[in-house]
Amino acid sequence: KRKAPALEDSNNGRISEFLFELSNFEKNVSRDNHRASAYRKAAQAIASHEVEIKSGDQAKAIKGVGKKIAEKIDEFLSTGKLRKLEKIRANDTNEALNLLTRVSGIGPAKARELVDVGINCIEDLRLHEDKLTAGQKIGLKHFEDFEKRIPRAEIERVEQLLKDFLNRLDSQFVSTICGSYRRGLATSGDIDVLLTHECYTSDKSSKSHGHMLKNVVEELKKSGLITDTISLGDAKFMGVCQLEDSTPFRRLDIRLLPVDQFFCGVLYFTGSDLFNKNMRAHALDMGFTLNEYTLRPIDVAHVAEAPLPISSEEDIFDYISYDYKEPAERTH
Ligand code: DCP
Ligand code: MG
Ligand code: MN
Repeated sequence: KRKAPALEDSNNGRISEFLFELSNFEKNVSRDNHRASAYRKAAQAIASHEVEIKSGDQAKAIKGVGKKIAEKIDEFLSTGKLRKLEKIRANDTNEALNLLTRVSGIGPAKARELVDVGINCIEDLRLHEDKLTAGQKIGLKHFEDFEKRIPRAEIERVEQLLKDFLNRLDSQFVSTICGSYRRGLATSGDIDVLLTHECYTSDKSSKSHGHMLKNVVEELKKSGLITDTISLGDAKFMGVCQLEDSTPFRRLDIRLLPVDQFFCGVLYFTGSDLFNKNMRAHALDMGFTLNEYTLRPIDVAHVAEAPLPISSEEDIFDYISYDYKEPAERTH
């Protein structure tokens, strides 16, 4: 679940907040992902804008803010509220849909299905668990905990624990915690672990490593760190961990990548998503295609060639002549 960041008490903070709320409405209720992403982009741009916004006209100069959003900003700045949002909030069905989609694993369509049979709140849902998949039940069980932000210090401890644990299991494992944590944020929504092994390459002749991630997850369950599995494949684990009895349950993702794809993965999963988008666009401008696995040149017939050899994040920036940015600078 992607949530709005906590914002300071300022015009920009308040504007960004109502734009995030509109974005959630479009995503969860209207199921209009296009509009949802337009609002989210504007919200992010305004949240990170250095100068205080005092008019819609001024905001329009920001990339991602168009005429309609500028009008809403004017209405908000002059009246202190937004009629559209007041109406949305007054509608009980909207409220219910927004609430239910906050459960990890419940999307807009599932939420609608639940509201249609009269389930409107978390207590209702707990009485009708049979309507949920195994993964959604886990989301419901930990509803309160998953809404809590994870302090950096806790992830630091998980990181150390994981590194010691993997090292004991097999010293050729390499792991990096990516996401907002690697970008240096004070708190995170979940824990995004990338894992590789020095012997595991994408080469087809490389022997099968289909059990590698499953083994790691199995051992982490035994150790007590992993408490639930939402999904588990050869390359991706989604589940739950708990550092110790006194700390909340946390969403944990682990992805296993071949060593030759590790740095494209680290780059992608470090984000931010906006930074990724801009970097991918730059790569295309330079004649390359970049994704979470590989960087490939595009030839004259517009076909992607073989992946380039990469042994660091810097390599990727170098190939496409993009100024290197430290993880903490990767906001856009
Ligand atoms: N990512 C992306 N595009 C998406 C989703 C994810 O580029 N649509 C990449 C960038 C993200 C990273 O994956 O930084 C991890 O995804 P998260 O949803 O966990 O996002 P963050 O870790 O950045 O934030 P949070 O603290 O909310 O987990
Ligand atoms: Mg994350
Ligand atoms: Mn994640």
